[in-house]
Parts: sequence; structure tokens; C-alpha cells
Amino acid sequence: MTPHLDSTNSQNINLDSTEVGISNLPNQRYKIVSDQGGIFNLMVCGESGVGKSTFINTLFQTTLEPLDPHKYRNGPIKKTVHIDIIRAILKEKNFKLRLNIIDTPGFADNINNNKSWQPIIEFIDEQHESYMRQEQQPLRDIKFDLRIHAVLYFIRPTGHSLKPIDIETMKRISTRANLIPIIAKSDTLTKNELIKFKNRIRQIIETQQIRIFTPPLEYDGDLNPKQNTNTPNELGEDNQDSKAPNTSDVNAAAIEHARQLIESMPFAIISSENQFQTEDGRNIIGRKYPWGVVEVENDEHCDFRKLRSLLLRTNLLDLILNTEELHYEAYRKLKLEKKENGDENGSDEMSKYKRTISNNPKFKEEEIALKKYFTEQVKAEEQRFRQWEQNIVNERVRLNADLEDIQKKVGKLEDQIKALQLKKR
Ligand SMILES: Nc1nc2c(ncn2[C@@H]2O[C@H](COP(=O)(O)OP(=O)(O)OP(=O)(O)O)[C@@H](O)[C@H]2O)c(=O)[nH]1
Ligand SMILES: [Mg+2]
Repeated sequence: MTPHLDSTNSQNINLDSTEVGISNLPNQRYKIVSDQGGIFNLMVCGESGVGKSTFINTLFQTTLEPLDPHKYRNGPIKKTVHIDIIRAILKEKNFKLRLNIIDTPGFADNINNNKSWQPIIEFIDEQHESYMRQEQQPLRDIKFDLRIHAVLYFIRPTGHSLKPIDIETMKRISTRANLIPIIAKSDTLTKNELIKFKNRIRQIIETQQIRIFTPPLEYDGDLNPKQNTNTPNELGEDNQDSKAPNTSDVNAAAIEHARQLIESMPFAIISSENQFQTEDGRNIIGRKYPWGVVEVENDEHCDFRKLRSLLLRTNLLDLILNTEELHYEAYRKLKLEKKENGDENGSDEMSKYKRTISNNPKFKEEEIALKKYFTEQVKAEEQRFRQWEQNIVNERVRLNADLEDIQKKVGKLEDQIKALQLKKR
């Protein structure tokens, strides 16, 4: 199932001009990078048309196409989710980062999205499995590593709430990989709507106990200021002027930056493949509307720069280490325990029982009926909610019309008063 990685099939992206910051990676902790550079595997997940491809193209300021014929169409829900892999090599200064972007078009597109998370989860697990098998070989020769270092989960900017499918999928991803939820197309919400939406998502994440990736608020002594000059400006963006600060300054700046990142979660994103000049003569990436321009790289407009910093600059290493030490370790441990308990060979009584139940046509029927009932309930609720929303809109229109009438009447009365006062004089 695992595709063969062929670096000749990758797009080369030279980042020297933009200085994203990946060349800091080998300075931070050398152990994760080899002579050939580092590997970063980023998965994007979310409904069709939510802006995944546009975001990736905005992030790397180029159009990335899947060059790979490998497409994953697996599991019991064929024709829905499939998995595309886009490869690129990022070069900055002399450092190379091999990038694999795992796109999941088709996710949650069907009316019945039951289990549409399954191919995504299976893919993440398969990569852990594949890496574990390679590690178990006598020579421990790792040919490919597609373990997912971060999953960007795109939330549709409805302004209401998370859908059950979002919650279900995020829950499952978060137990296997670093989950980073983002609000897509945030330019379609007003400032107030966005604040409310963010708060609501945060609440759901908390109550549903979805573990999202948070940048660490402590750094150990590994940060060597002479080698790694991640000052707040450089961490934030653009300033390459590096007068070596002392360690405590670097730590304080890194912690402050991490705090800002955490406060901004879930990141509200605007993406665009278009560049143009603003009225004041700046060249910007953004989206143009009749009422004005929204800028991708403006912190007042969205959290794009924060997310880019987290992914490619300040927390790239944390994402990789977390995957290695937390998620992959958890998978490995679970697998070993299962093996010890005989689960994997099917000798375990409980798993036999479970299999019998899931294959029993009677239970299957009941399951289908329950799912149907659930879908209908959700549909009815959504319908009720839409009706309620429409009523509010109607009521607002009515009240506005009333207000206009009253204002007209007040105007008329004021005119009459003025006329009477003039007569009186
Ligand atoms: N308003 C707005 N539109 C956006 C934004 N990002 C992308 N779009 C638009 O949304 C549409 C769909 O974007 P894509 O990037 O193709 O979406 P996708 O998630 O890759 O879709 P699939 O590949 O079908 O799953 C395009 O017309 C984009 O221009 C954004 O931040 N704001
Ligand atoms: Mg796409």
C-alpha cells in the first residue's frame, strides 16, 4: 500500500527568496535530520471546495500538482475519499526539506458520510505500520517515511458550529497525529462572527476532549542562541538581521510566540493564488472585493502568518518529534501489546466475538436502521435550524421596515413642529 518515494518525481521549490525559515531546522536539534535533509509530511483534510489546494499553493507560493499516479482508494467506502500525494523539495540556503503533501479530496462529500474518516485514519495507521516494519528489518534501513507529522483540518466557515462528522473525524485523527484545526475562508465571516465561531469551536474541542497540537510553552537548554537565532521578529516573520541574543531572551521570545499561537487557535485562514497592488502601492497576496481587499499576510485580517510560522519555522521540529515520540510510540506500543495478547493472530476470544457480531446480518440491519434514523434526525434538525434562521431574517427585514416608517413619521412631525413654530413667530 505504501507508495515508493521517488525524489526525481518531485517539484523543486527554491525558498531562498522568501526565507520561510526551514534552514533553521538542522540547527535546532541535529538528530532528526540526515545529510539528505529533513522530511515533512503534511496532510490536509476537509470538505470538498473548502480551500485545501488553494491554501497549499498559498503556503508555498507556487502551484503544486499531484505528480504521483498513486491514489489511495481503499476501504468499504470506495468512490468517496481518495488520497493524493504531492511531493516537493523545499530548498532554503543549503538546507533541503523533502515535503509530502497528502491531500484528501472527496472527504465528507456524500449525504451519508458515515465512516468517511476511515480511509484517512487507515492511511495514518498504515504509515506507522510501514515504518515499524522497516525498523524491524535486520538492517533497519528506512526507505520511506510517510508518517504524518501534521493534519490540517479545514472547518467550513458556517459561523454556526462543528458538524458531527467534523467532531468524529477530528477525535480519531487527534489520537494518531498532530491535529491542527483551521477555519477556512475566514474572509466570508465578519469579525464578530469569527470571534464567536472560534470560541464555539474551542468549547467543542474542550468538551469533546479532542487533543489538538499546541506549541510547547517551555524550551529546554537545547536552544543555542549562537546557532539558532529565532528572535521574536524572525519567529514572527521576515527579519533576518541576527545579532545573537542571550538564551533567556530567546526562550522568553519563543514562549511568547507560542502563547500567541495557542491563543489564535483554531487559526482563521484566508488563501489566495492572486497577487496585486494595493492603493498605497504595496504588492500583496489577497482577495479583492467590491468593498475592499483582504490580505493573506496581514495579521489584522487572518492568522495565515501564524500558521505558516508554526508549520515551517518555529514548530516544525516539535511536530516531527511529537510524531516520533508520542504518536508513533503509542502505535508501536499498542501493536506490541496486541501481539503479546494474541489479538493480531485472531486467537483472542473477544475479537472473535466482535467479528461474529459485526458479520451478523441481524445486527447489520439494526445498525443500518439506526444510522438512517440518525441521519434523518440530523437532517430534520438542520431543516429546523434553517427555518429558524429564515424567520430571524424575515423578522429583521420587518423590523427594519417598521423602523424606516417610524423614522419617516418622526421626520414629518419634526417638519410640522418647525412649521408651527414659524407660524407662531
Ligand atoms: N473567499 C475565499 N475563497 C477561497 C479561499 N480559499 C480558496 N477559496 C476558493 O474556494 C474554491 C475552492 O478551493 P480549492 O482550494 O479548490 O478547494 P479544495 O478544498 O482543494 O477542494 P477539493 O480539491 O475539491 O476537495 C476556489 O474557487 C478558491 O478560489 C479563501 O480563503 N477565501
Ligand atoms: Mg483540492
